[in-house]
Amino acid sequence: MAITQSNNHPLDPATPEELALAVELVRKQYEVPLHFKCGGLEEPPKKVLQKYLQAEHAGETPEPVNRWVFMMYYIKRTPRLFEVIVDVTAGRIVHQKELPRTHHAPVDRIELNEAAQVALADETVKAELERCDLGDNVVVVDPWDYGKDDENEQRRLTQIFFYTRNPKNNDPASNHYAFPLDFMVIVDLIEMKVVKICHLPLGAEEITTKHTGPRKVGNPEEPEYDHRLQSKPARTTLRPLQVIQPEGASFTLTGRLIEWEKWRFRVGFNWREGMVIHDAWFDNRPIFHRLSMSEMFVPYGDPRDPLHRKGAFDLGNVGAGITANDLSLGCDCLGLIAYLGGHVVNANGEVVAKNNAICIHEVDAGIQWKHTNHRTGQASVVRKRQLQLQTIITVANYEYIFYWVFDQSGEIEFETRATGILSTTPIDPANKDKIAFATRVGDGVLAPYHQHIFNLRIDPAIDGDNNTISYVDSLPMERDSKLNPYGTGYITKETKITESGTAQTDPYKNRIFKISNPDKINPVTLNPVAYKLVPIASQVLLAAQDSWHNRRSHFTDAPIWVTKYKDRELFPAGDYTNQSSGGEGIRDWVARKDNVENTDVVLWHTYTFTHNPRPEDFPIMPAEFVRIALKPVGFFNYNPTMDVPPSTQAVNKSTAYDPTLQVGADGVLSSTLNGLSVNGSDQHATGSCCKK
Ligand SMILES: [Cu+2]
Repeated sequence: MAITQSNNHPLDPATPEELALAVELVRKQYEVPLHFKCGGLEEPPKKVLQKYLQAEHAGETPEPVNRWVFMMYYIKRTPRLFEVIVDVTAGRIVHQKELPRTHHAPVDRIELNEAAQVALADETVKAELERCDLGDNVVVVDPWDYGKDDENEQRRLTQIFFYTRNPKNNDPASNHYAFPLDFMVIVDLIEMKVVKICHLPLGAEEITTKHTGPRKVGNPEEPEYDHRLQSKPARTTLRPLQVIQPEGASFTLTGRLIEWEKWRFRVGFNWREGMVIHDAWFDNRPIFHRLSMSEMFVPYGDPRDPLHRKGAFDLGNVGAGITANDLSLGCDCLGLIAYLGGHVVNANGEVVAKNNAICIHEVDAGIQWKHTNHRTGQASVVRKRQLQLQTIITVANYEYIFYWVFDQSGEIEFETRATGILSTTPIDPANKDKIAFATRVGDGVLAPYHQHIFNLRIDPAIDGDNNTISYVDSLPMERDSKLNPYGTGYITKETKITESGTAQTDPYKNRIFKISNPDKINPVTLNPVAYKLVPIASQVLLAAQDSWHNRRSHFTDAPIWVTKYKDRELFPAGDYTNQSSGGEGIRDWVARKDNVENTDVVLWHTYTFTHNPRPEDFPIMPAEFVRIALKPVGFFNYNPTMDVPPSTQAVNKSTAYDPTLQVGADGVLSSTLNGLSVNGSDQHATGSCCKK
């Protein structure tokens, strides 16, 4: 029964065999059908893991570590929810518990599709659709995770919004978010029946009066994003830009281990966090133990019932691994690409491959450093090469793109992009009311304000596990007749965080957060070696402090959190976020008031896109993005990129601009290249090569 011959690294994602075995061992205990919600690697306790990693880094053969799988499941069609940890090396269950009824597992696609069919078959829904008078216009349903708003509501629910295909084309690929209908329903997922039907506001009114007439459909100027359906042909002015590495990649990928330009780290993957970076070292020195996007909350600002329930935890309620895209060569990722994936468990307990969930490639990021000696006229210049790991998730209407970017300078950046389609609600095209909490983005289409609140979990290991976090402000020096008589001086002031808690960002003080190792002194600066977090200064949660949104999303009301490391504290809004009642998560962890000085600490950074939609975000949103930086600050003795070879034309082979190859004023290319026609319209088919 057990998988005894396992050569898997303790940080490798759960394999299909391990997941299948875990499902089998759980199923064996029951004679009733089970509804599986998730399954993935349960990472070893840090002490066990550190022993393994230390041996590995010392070049010894580490003692194998038993592999564990974590899962959540229901007894099918009941509210009975369990979590389990299966030791798949030993073939036995090591932890199993039934959760209280206040706890709910994530949504899953199989179940939501079933709920959508139930809604469409419901007699009251049919009557509503008849009232809407849609003719042959096809209805599209959009199930959402249900936002808790009532202490006593413990049923497992989903809220379903209704749209139609574009009435002008009725095409399955049309953008239904441009054609919202004026009602929604709530479906009980255990009874599998519609339990409530609500009409949606069609203007600025506080309360929705029951709609009696047909739907009020708008006529947006450009509702479609699919190139085949757009009203205008694609532009023809772009010439190809290709990324070529004629001698191959500079990185090596061995299993899940990546080595590149003095970096060495492992790439994990699980259903919830998706891509995870483990055990990151630079030039044989440990820097970060674990880096992950830990949670996301997307609360909506339209306060009106039933729209006040829109608030989704995209990791805990759905999963960044579950929703990871199958990335494709030449579409999502340009250049010389390596891919990594993983496996998840679906509702039926089947193992599903998430192929190409992560793409890995090098990018040229401009200049790393340059100086021209004006006395000799000689320039020294080095280009900035980076290694980029990208994952893209699709959570219903939205896409999020996450990148870990490793730089030759020892810097790491984390980039977050938001794109995809706004979650929309209808507005009467004839209505001219001013709406304070939403934007009209197209005729008949209202896009409520909302926030995308992210939390990045940083488990540092700056030259070892015992680190201290402080913040450093740049401040004007006090006037002093001897030292600062002209008032021109300024200083930095470092404040240690000694007890677990929160801290504020402060762009007016140029505040950065320093992670240092007090036991390792840099011989140049005479200060402890350190990295700094350059945070994103952004808004915290705008919903009221006593709101359900606030209660449920522990990490959203402060930008910086510092905790003492504890096994299994990975998810700052709690392990169970779907329909959660709140009261579990990082606020409890910091309330322990642990000593966090020169010990194993975790730094958590919350940052926000406050997204007040623009018409330019419609019908699809140009990616919004921010980058968080983790930079060495007195970790090295001098610039770690000194040994990067100079940038030369002999290697880079760039070409000079040729006016005979330019695009004509009519948008058509005017010359030929290598005897081939380069007429723009031939070069750019409107179809996409990207996989669906
Ligand atoms: Cu948004």
